[in-house]
Amino acid sequence: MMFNAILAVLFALPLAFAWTHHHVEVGPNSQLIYDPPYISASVGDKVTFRFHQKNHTVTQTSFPAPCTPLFDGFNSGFNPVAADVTSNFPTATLTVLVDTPLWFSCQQTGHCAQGMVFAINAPDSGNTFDKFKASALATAATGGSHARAEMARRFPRAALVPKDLDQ
Ligand SMILES: *[C@@H]1O[C@H](CO)[C@@H](O)[C@H](O)[C@H]1NC(C)=O
Ligand SMILES: [Cu+2]
Repeated sequence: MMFNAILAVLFALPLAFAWTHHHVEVGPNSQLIYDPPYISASVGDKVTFRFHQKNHTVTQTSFPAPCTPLFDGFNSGFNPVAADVTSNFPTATLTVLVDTPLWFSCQQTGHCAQGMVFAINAPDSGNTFDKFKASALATAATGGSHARAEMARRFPRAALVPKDLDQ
């Protein structure tokens, strides 16, 4: 009895301090999603992203600008996976260093504007995941940073027209 109780304590102790390894699928079944779309994580936890077919990124952004990479933020870079590849998908792992909300999206052209966004520790009220996603989707209508960059590439002069003159 006593021995069992001590063993139980010994096995439980390391668990209390262990970090959690989260797993997120990127673009499963050719969908422009992260699965799950958001997670709760503690400082020290690791999050491994697994990239499926197409060519996605996991890039840290910010709540006000869901599709714009954060300077010096986490960025997996592009992970192209051919359509006929069905195993050994590439992965990228981040360690959670803060307990404040972290926001991410895919930088492939058009993906963020189609709602390919992800969050860690999004609040339940205020700046919620749903609002973050809605604002990512809204960049499709207004021309998000990515759409604007693409415009600049195709139509250099058009993109230089200041917004207030752009009627
Ligand atoms: C992945 O996407 C990026 C950005 O659109 C592009 O530059 C790169 O060539 C793509 N890679 C492949 C293998 O398609
Ligand atoms: Cu993508």
